[in-house]
Amino acid sequence: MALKVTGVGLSPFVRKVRVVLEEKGLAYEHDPMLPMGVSDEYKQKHPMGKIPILEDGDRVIPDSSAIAHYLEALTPSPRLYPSDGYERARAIWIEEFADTGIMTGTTTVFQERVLAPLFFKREPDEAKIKEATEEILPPYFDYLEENLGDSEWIAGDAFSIADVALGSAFATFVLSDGSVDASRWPRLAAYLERVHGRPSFRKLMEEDRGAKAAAAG
Ligand SMILES: N[C@@H](CCC(=O)N[C@@H](CS)C(=O)NCC(=O)O)C(=O)O
Repeated sequence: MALKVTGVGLSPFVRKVRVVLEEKGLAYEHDPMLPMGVSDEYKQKHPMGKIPILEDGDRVIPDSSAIAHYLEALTPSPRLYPSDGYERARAIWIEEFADTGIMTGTTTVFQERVLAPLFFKREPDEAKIKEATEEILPPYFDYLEENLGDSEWIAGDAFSIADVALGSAFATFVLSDGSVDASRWPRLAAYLERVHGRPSFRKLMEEDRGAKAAAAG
C-alpha cells in the first residue's frame, strides 16, 4: 500500500509525521504543498485546509496527531506510545504541549526570523521575537527541565511520540537560530541534542537547512 504525505517539509506538523514514518521505516511519497490558496479538492480532504494529511490508498487522515495514531496501528514496532497507561497519557499530554504550547513560541520566532525576510519580504518584528524568547518560552523550558529529571526520554523509558513532537517543535526553533541556554536548562539542552541526533531528525533537519538556503538564494 502506498503512503502519501502532503505538506511542505518546513512545517513542524509535517516534520512530526515524517519523523514517525522514518522511525518506523515506512516508505512514502511526499507532496511538499504549501498551505496557502489550497484547492477545493484539498479542502474535501482537510476542511480546514491545513497540512499535513496522510493518504493510504483511498483512506485520508488529516492532522499530525491522528496520523501518528494511524501509523502506530499500521506498524506497531518500534512502539511510539508507551504501554503503561500513565506514561502513555503523559506522552500524549507532552505531544499536545509541544504542538500547542511550545509551538506558539517557536513558530513566532520562525515566522519572524525565517519566513518574514525570505518569504514575506519584510523585516522581522523584534518585539514578537523578544516576547516569545523572553516571556512565552522560558517557563515552558522550566517545566520540561523539571519533567525530564534524569530520564533519557520525556515520557516512559523509550523514545516516544512526545519526543517526536518536542523534537519537531524545537527543530523549527533551531532553524530560526534559536537555542536553549545549557547553563540555565542543562537537561533540556542535552535532551534536545539526543533527540536531534537521531537519524530520523538528522535527515529531515538537513533537508530543512537545504530548503532555507535555497529560499535565501
Ligand atoms: N493540529 C494540526 C495543526 C496543523 C497546522 O496548523 N498546520 C499549519 C502549517 S504548520 C497550517 O496548515 N497552516 C495553514 C492554515 O492554518 O491555514 C496538526 O497537528 O496537523
